[in-house]
Amino acid sequence: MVKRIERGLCEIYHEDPDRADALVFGRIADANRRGFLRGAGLGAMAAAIGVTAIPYARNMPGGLIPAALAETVEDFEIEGKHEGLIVHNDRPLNMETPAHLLDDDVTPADRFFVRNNGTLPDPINADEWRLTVDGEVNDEIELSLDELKNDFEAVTLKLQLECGGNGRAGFNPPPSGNQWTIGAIGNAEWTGVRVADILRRAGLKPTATYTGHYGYDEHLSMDPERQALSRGGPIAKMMDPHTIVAYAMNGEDIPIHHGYPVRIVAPGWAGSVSQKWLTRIWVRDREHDGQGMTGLSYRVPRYPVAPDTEVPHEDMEVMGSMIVKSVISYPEAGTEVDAGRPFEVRGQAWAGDQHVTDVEVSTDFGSTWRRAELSDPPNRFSWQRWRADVTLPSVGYYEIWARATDNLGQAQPMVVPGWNPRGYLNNACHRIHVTAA
Ligand SMILES: Nc1nc2c(c(=O)[nH]1)N[C@H]1C(S)=C(S)[C@@H](COP(=O)(O)O)O[C@H]1N2
Ligand SMILES: [Mo]
Repeated sequence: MVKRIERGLCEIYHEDPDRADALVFGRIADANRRGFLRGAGLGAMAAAIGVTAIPYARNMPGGLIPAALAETVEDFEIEGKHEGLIVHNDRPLNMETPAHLLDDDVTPADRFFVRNNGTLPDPINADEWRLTVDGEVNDEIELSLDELKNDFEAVTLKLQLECGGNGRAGFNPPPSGNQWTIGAIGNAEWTGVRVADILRRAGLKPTATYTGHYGYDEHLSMDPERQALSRGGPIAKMMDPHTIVAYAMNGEDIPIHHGYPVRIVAPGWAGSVSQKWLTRIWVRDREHDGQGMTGLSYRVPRYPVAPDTEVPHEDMEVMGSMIVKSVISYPEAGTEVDAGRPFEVRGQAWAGDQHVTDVEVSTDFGSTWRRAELSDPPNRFSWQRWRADVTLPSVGYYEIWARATDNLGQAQPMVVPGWNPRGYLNNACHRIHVTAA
């Protein structure tokens, strides 16, 4: 009954040559790829094709796939990741999950989005790995992987992890950063140790205010003095029993893309708090000021601002919890269904530190809504499954819209919410189109 409409890279090229260029040339071009073919990128393109020059390059239309590469486009696959993921960038590696691949209650590792700020490190020898906890603690401690696994109580939890910039592509004017649409979210089953238990073992001093996290990935400049990312969270969030130092993802060692051998998972907050390849937790007496904590990073204005406003730094504050959101994971956008016959619509919903109390679905552009069935989360901070049976009355084009509401009564907006300089916290309703035949 349900037919998928295929969409290939050539089609993307047709619609959005800039993005297609970025997909094809992302691995060799530098930061800003817009206008790639018009500028210094030509040399890189020639190198990619394996020639020294393209004599008639000036005649090449922007967005033309060189035939020499067209056949190898499928090579743009990343080991260990599902081929359907959307690659936004490959240095650093950033890939998001299309909505229809978020249909599992527990997101498989190969479908889980990847957000790296620095290099993808080579896996280290787990026997040599250590976690240092220092700063505002009574006893500085150093833990091996064995000690982490054997000396503390293990917990296994399904936890949502969403990038703070998920949805950035919806903002106008577009803030810089990865143009995530909706798929920088996943809900894996993580096994590890409560950060609270580790901090208690070290003993927090009364001055302990914030954590600062360090990992063994490297800054893209390869300058060893610089961190790819070093964020943290207020002690209260870190003491929450759902904030863990994880050593397993879905019952297996954490794959290298997701932080092998150990990462933090601080569910419900911007994913950047969940340090991958963790090596150190520095307990601070103030808000941490590592890479990604200062400037505009992970900060939003304290008050609503008009698009494109330059907000004074003192009016920007570090983001806390993510906000209520949902995704339609079935059917896939573009599916053809039978008019007059009921079919299932389903997806996931989550709400940062809160939980979801309601999901509603509309097939008439928001004029009427029906309540979906909503499952309780298996544990706090897991996303929640919702489903509804929907019938489209007659042949034609429809959109399915979904809207979640949390326990505080906060609902997703239909339109893109408050613009902010770096494009965080877009929780506008997800919508997909289907046709009835
Ligand atoms: N060491 C390190 N940890 C990191 C990052 C990073 O670049 N380096 N990226 C963060 C960001 S911004 C997000 S959204 C999550 C993404 O986790 P994932 O790649 O496992 O999906 O990891 C976070 N942890
Ligand atoms: Mo992120």
